[in-house]
Order: sequence, then structure tokens, then C-alpha cells
Amino acid sequence: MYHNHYKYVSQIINQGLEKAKLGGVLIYSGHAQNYFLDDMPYAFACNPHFKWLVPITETPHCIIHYKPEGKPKLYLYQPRDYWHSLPKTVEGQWAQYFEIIPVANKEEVPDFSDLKNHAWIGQEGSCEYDNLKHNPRTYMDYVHWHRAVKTDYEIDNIRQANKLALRGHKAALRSFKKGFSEFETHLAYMLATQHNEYQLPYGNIVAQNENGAVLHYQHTQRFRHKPEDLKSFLIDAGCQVNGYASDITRTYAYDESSEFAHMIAAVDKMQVKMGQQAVVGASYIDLHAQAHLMIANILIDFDIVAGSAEKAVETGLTNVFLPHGLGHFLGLQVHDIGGHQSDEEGNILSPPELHPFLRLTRTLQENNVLTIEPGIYFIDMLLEKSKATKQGDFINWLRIEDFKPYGGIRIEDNIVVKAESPINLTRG
Ligand SMILES: [Mn+2]
Repeated sequence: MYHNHYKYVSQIINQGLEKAKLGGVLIYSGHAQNYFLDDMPYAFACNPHFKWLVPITETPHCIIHYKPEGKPKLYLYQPRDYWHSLPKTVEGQWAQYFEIIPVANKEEVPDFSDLKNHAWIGQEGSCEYDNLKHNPRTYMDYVHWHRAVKTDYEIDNIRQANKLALRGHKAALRSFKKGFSEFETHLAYMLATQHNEYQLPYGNIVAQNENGAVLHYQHTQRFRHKPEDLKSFLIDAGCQVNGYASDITRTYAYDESSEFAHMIAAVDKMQVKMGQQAVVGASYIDLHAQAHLMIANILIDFDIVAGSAEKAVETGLTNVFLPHGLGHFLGLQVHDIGGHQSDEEGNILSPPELHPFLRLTRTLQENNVLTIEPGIYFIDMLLEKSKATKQGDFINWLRIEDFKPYGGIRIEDNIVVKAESPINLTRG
């Protein structure tokens, strides 16, 4: 599979270079930055342009020198010191497409200051050469637009990342059912997926009860609720395989016969339906609007909102309960780049005014990979704000009190866009 992947990637890079009138490009894996006044670094995160080509994701100071003609050179950083352990061998199908040159220190990296007409792709402040164009827009926009179409190799990696994450989700559910704390449940996930914290594509969201209403909840409480106080569990957690992420959310009710459990089932059902609509040619903005209409109907069914579903969407009433976008691109980054681009020239299609947090506004293409993650939350801040306006008249406040202790619901799957039947990488 890597063979076809390389073919696609090199074609895109070649065309990107041509558009930007460049003869070649240096792609830097990156390096970790230190904390302020400290010699301790933040976790290293690999440049996505680098791991698009080379699935070495945990090694800083590597450089790919790519030119349209000939084998690209990979300067693989392998310092001879006794501080760190680094990969001493490289394996995998990908390796045959590169001339691999181990470098032990900076002096062994060639001097690039004579290179003509080259770009440097890497983090802020990483380019030490005046002769190189640092992250040139034309090249970046072109590549970012086309990176949204995934090869079979990429889809397979995201599928493996789903499989692994689901193992963690299962372990986490068992932990919740036993009444364990958020922190214990987080650890159960880590053990089941064999991930270290820095290897996660994003910080796990492990939330019980009203914490489920905090969209990016990060605290993982250490205490266990009494069984009679335990109500709900929301987990948003992924994994990484060869630098590709999964991003999965599930919500559970402790009492499986509760009304909240029925509401989860309703959101789950509409989530599956939405996933089936991620077909070639669909506008993601339209899908987002459709999801809001379906969420409005659920809110009406559960006697939380009054009036028509259309009105609830138009007036922004559903935004009180679903204040984030339906989803985003997924791949080398959790929120993969290019979601707001309207073409390969880098023009931008902004999200609608009423939905500023929508991360994806594109018309879908075959083999785009994205998330579908609708939800319903009971967020104090937003509820109070709407109570102070006319909007509040359409909310059944007694029902809000019933549901508030449960926090919220989010269901999130990873979907591959196809002409007729999109592939759900998370279910089945
Ligand atoms: Mn997501």
C-alpha cells in the first residue's frame, strides 16, 4: 500500500513545487521546545509534512531532501550519546523509497546554504538558511488542499488507530461500570491501548456526570462517585498508528433504563444516519445544518424545546445545546488541515456566521476522512445566556433540571467519504 501512497504524495509534491516555481524542498521533522527558563522540553510533535512521507514520528532533527527527480534523501538523526535511545534500524516498505543517511550531529548534516530555489517546511524558527523559502504559501496551500484526499495506506492506518482506540474504549466502559473514578478510567484506557500520554493524538476527555458538559474537559477527577450518584460517562479518546489519528467519542448512562439512556440512543441513531450522508459532492456545511435540524427534533421529542425544529435552528436555539461543529477532517492531525479551503490556491470558505466553530466547510471528495460528532449538552453558561433572552421562552426549564446532572452527549465516528456508501471506520 505504501507504494501507491508514495506515488500519490510525490505527485502532489511535484505539482506543488511546480506551482511555487521551486526545484526542491527540505522537510524537517521538528524538535521539542523547552519550557520557559527551563531545560525540560514540551512533548515532541512531528511535522505532518514529514510523517506524510516517512512514518518515523518520534525522532526530532531529521530532514528529507526531496527533488522531483531521483530518490529523496532522508537525513536520519541518530546521535551517538548516552542520554537517549533512538531507532538504530529502519524497517518497512517505505524505506526503499529513500536514500537513508544517518547523522549523529549537526556537523554531519550537509550545508544547505548553496541550495538554489528550495523551500524549507518546518516549525517557526527552525529554518537557519536565508536562501530557503520558509513554508511558502503557494506550496503549502496546494499540498494542504490535496492532503485531504487519503490514500489506501492512510485509510488503513486510521482504521488501525480506530481498532486500537476501541480496545481502550471497551476497557474504559468496564471501568465506568465498576464505578471507578475518571482517573482510573483514563488509566484503563492507556493500559488497553499501550499508549503513553505524549503518543495520544489529543488529551483524553474522560468525564462523569455534569463534567460531560465541558467540551474539552481535562481534569480527570481522582475520586469515585457513590454508585447512587453516578449518572453518565462521556469519553472522547483516540490513538495514533504511524502518525495517523483516530478520534472517537461515546456516551453512556449508568442506569441503562434512564431517560438519558434513551436520549443517547436517539443521538446515536441520528449520528449513524449523518455518517451515511458523507458522500462525494455533499457540502459539509449542509450536513452540519441537517444535523442541527435532527438535534432540534430530539430536543422537541424529549420535551426540552418548544416550537418547530426549523425555527429552533434558524433562531440559534439548537446552538445552546450543540455549540460546536458537526466534525472535522482527520488524518496526520486530529483536526487535519485544509478544512476551510475552497480550492488548491488557498482561498477560504468561512463557516456560516451562526456556526463559527465549524472546522470543515468543504464539498466532500472521495476518500476524504472526517469525523461526524453531533451532541447535546446542558451547559450552564449557554443556558443562562439564553434564559435572559426571548430564546429562553422556548426552553422547558424543568426538563433542563432533569438532564443537567448528566452533563451531555457526544457520539463521534471516523468516516471515509465514498460516492454512495461511506465507510464507517469506527463501527462494525
Ligand atoms: Mn473530534
